[in-house]
Amino acid sequence: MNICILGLGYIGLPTSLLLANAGNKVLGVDINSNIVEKLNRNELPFKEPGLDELFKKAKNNFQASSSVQSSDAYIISVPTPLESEMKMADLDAVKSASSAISKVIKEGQIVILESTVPPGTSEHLILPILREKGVKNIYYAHCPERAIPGKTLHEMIHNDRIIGGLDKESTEKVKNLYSSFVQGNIFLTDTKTAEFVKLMENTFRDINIALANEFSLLAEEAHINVWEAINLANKHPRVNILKPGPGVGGHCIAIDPMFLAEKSSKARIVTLAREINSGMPVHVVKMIHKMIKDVKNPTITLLGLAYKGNVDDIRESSTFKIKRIAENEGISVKLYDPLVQNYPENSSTLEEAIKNSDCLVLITDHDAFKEIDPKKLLMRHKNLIDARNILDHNLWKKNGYQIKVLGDGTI
Ligand code: SAJ
Repeated sequence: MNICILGLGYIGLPTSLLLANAGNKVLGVDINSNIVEKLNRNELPFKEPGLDELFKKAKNNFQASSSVQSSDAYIISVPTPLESEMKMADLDAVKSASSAISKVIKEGQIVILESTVPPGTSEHLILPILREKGVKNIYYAHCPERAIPGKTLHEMIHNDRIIGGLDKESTEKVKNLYSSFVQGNIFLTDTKTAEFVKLMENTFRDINIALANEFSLLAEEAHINVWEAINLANKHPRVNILKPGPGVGGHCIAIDPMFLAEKSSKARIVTLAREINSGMPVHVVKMIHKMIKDVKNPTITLLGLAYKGNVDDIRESSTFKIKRIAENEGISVKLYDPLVQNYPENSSTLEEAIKNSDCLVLITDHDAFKEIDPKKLLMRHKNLIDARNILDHNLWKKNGYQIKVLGDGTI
């Protein structure tokens, strides 16, 4: 098949390469000319395990371009961010991708939406745009992505998928296309249910992280170590409490629940969970204040810009919120993330980031941070806040550090 994929980001590019390796001719389209040029120079725009290898293998079947061409199938995988003022889905990219397809689409071609959207978007917004130029017989399905950054390729191949088709023929055609690389089960439904399912998945995770975060705040008050308590509670066969942390980042979980809430007054736990998770950076700054209350003109170092461990993705990362709140309160902030490149304020070495620093604050659970040797650090004051509970606290204590761990009310 000739397939045109619109949006070559964290989902679109791996999907393109998997389809190309499955024998399809894939044209990847992006409005960002840097990405297109990079790919056509055989360079990848971001890192993801296994992607490099797949890219090399896909070469003859994959090409990047700035414009959409008429194809047997089109896949839309563009961002759907949250419009910050109104807290509603910003569907501009989906609209312009649909409009670009409408100009080249012919009878009998297939359109698939992978981007996350509020329920009803396919029916009320996308399909009317696709049909704008008069085409009647098109096949359409929503096939929401489910892969987790850091394990994208593995999950794209092995996870079960949901395909929500406009009609039976659409669903079957899209199932055949995805079967070329998906080894998990494929379940079929209608478009609106598929849109809702995707939002439920991410909301489920957001609410469960919020519960873990609330437990951490309660444990601090009750002088209990939440990490030990969660470990013990999870020995119950039907309990699986997630990990507390400095907040929820990333392009999905921090955003998608609001797509459920935007048109309804019934979304109560959904919005409360968002509130709890968004409040965690404020809590981290309170911990910082307690730690450095006697220091004049304090400087702190935030370890980690990425929104979670072992990825280089900084979207919606709690680090930025913590930095902003701390700076507004007169604290100088330095940043260090060994995985993130091309972010101007990122220090190039840990040594540079801790110069004159009064407190280290571990935000991102990168494995690389576990290797830091406290003996070698030259801090102005030896203070450490571990917001992920990943460091060897005894070792840091032995080296003279005062330590606070998020959720540990015993220290
Ligand atoms: N986090 C915690 N505690 C936890 C787990 C995560 O604080 O116990 C934090 C992370 O540090 C991060 C945020 O939550 O800041 C989100 O990370 P994540 O690993 O839970 O999820 P994402 O955003 O990387 O990917 C999610 C996945 N969705 C679900 O697990 C339901 C992935 O499968 C989706 O494809 C992706 O969202 C998406 O694109 O929707």
